[in-house]
Amino acid sequence: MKEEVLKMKEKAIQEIQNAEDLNSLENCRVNYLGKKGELTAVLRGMGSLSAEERPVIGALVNEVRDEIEKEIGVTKQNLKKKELEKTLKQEKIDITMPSKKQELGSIHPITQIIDEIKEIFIGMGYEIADGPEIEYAEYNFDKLNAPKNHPSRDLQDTMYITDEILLRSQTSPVQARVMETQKPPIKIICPGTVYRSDSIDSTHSPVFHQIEGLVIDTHVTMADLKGTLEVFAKKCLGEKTQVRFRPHHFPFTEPSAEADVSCFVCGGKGCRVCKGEGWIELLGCGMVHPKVLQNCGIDPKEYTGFAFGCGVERIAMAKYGIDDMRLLFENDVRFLKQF
Ligand code: 2NL
Repeated sequence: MKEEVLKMKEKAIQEIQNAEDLNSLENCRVNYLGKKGELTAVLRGMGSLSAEERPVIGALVNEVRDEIEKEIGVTKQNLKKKELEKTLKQEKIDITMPSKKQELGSIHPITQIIDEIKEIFIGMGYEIADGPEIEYAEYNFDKLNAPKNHPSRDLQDTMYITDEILLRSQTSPVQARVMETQKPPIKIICPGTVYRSDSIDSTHSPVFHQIEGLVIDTHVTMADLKGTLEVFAKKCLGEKTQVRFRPHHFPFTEPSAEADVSCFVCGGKGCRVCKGEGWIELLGCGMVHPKVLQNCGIDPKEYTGFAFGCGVERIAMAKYGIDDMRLLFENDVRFLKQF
């Protein structure tokens, strides 16, 4: 019996030392020390031993169990260490590998043009003003001298929220608010998003951008307007650019004009961009109507002023030779990347 137990011990120690991972080590433990294990079986069979043999074998079995347990403990520590080393090796980070590229976006062409125009006017001493996109019809139309029957007030042209509240169709209401709250001299430009009830096509969008300018002081004349627009056109489109005025009509200015610039692509000879005209329409402008000044609390006998308004998309399309306005709103990166 003693021989058998000692042999079992040798076998167990051998198996434990050969265990390749924690799983097979646990199997060894169950096989020898578990409820149905080999060593446990010896203890169970002690009843059939003689009275002299019983304590001797009992003590031996306990001793062997201690040794097996100790061996399992040591092996377990070693295996754990090995497994940790293996994981660390597998999870090693190669800091020399090239990193994942972070794609940097770029400023949208519309924002670029707005920023550029802002810079030019800041350089001439203007301040930037902004205001609400959801506006009262009173500020969008009435204060600006648009008569009740003016076509732009039509439901078909303006996005109304209620009878009195709408999405601004121009940035002029911002200027009306500034006139009401500030004393002249006023020199501002108002860039911003505006809304019209237009269907989308290559030259129209219900959402677009406008920049309006306003100057109010004593003795402001049409010559100041022309001079200002010439500086602006030259800085924005090139030093050779010329400006011409054509008479026009707006309810908020009198006299009113449309300003054209000589084509910055062909210099005026006629090309694809100016459609053979040599001139490109840039913006609408004029001397602020005395009624508008009065509506906004400024005395037209003391002060005069000029104003202008231009569509940013129109400028972007002319400047970059874009033939379809939708490209500016689809935000396809392959298009935007070019600017
Ligand atoms: C256009 C024409 C224009 C103005 C906007 C304005 C604003 C005030 C008073 C007087 Cl508060 N005028 N703005 C003046 C003339 C023309 O815009 O065709 N824009 C795209």
